Amino acid sequence: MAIKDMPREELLLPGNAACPGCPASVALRVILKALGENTVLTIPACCTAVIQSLYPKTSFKIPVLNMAFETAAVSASGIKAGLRMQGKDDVNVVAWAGDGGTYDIGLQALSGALERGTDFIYICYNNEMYSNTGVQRSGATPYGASTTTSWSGKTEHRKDLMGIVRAHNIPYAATACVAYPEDLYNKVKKAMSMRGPKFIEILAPCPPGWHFDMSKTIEVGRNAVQAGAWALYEVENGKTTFNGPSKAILEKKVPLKPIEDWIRDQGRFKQLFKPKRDEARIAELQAQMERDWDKYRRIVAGECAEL
Ligand SMILES: Cc1ncc(C[n+]2csc(CCOP(=O)(O)OP(=O)(O)O)c2C)c(N)n1
Ligand code: SF4
Ligand SMILES: [Mg+2]
Repeated sequence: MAIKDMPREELLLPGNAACPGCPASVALRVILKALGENTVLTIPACCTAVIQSLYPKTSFKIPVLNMAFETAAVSASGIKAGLRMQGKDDVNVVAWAGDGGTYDIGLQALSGALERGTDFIYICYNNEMYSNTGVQRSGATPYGASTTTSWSGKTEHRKDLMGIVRAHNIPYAATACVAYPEDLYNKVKKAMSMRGPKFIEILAPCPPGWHFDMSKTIEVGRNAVQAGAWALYEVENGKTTFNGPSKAILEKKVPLKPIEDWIRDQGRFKQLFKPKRDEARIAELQAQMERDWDKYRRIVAGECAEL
């Protein structure tokens, strides 16, 4: 679906509390165009809990539940059960949570809902940190990135969340990025067409947390995908397909770029370049990216069941 053909109606209203250039609001606009009004969102503590504005006003034109940090998936299960009892099985139930609420504190609730087969869509907007509370590290923060709890750069690599999700054998799991709205829209539409648990993770470059100019959110997201630092793919009933620029990288039609192309313009990585270039840590980031792509190729080739 081309952007010009997407529904014109906005279900996330302007004048909300998002920062300028906020990736969460960009992604929400797109996903709500795909989902339409027949949707209930459940949102745990995260930036979007603020974006939805202060009571009694709201920036959403659909019902939204503001839930506790760890409860995105379990609240979705409850909403779905309640709607089913009312004969409203056609309502889209969507959990929308940050990476902290997904990779970390909400992980067991997510696992439970996936295992129970809850018929819902879980969407994680991944800005790779706990941004709402002042940019602390999360399980999604990349190696070498600075946060307020990893000042000199995180010393661990990010968690393989898609691998964990995939291990639940759900009908549909996909990655996306705010810089590719058509791809995101199509993935939400595909998720809506299936029954059972569906999971979508969106890379969401955050200007204040990653330290880049607010006008560059889309550019930074595009750089992530084109450099190979973030892969676009979907896992449909166990079959993995790569999309957009990631397909060309997977098939080696386009080479992986130096990781520097991705990290150079983000202040959160400046300690890798100043006061002097940290060759070891830049090389480790590059090596991890190459390990990820080796794994993707083995998965697609059917040699490895894990993602
Ligand atoms: C049990 C609990 N612990 C801590 C908090 C404080 N808290 C609210 S939002 C948040 C960070 C959320 O991070 P993430 O899920 O990545 O969303 P983002 O803020 O990045 O949008 C934290 C730690 C809380 N609300 N509840
Ligand atoms: S901190 Fe980042 S994710 Fe949160 S509202 Fe601002 S731009 Fe959006
Ligand atoms: Mg976050």
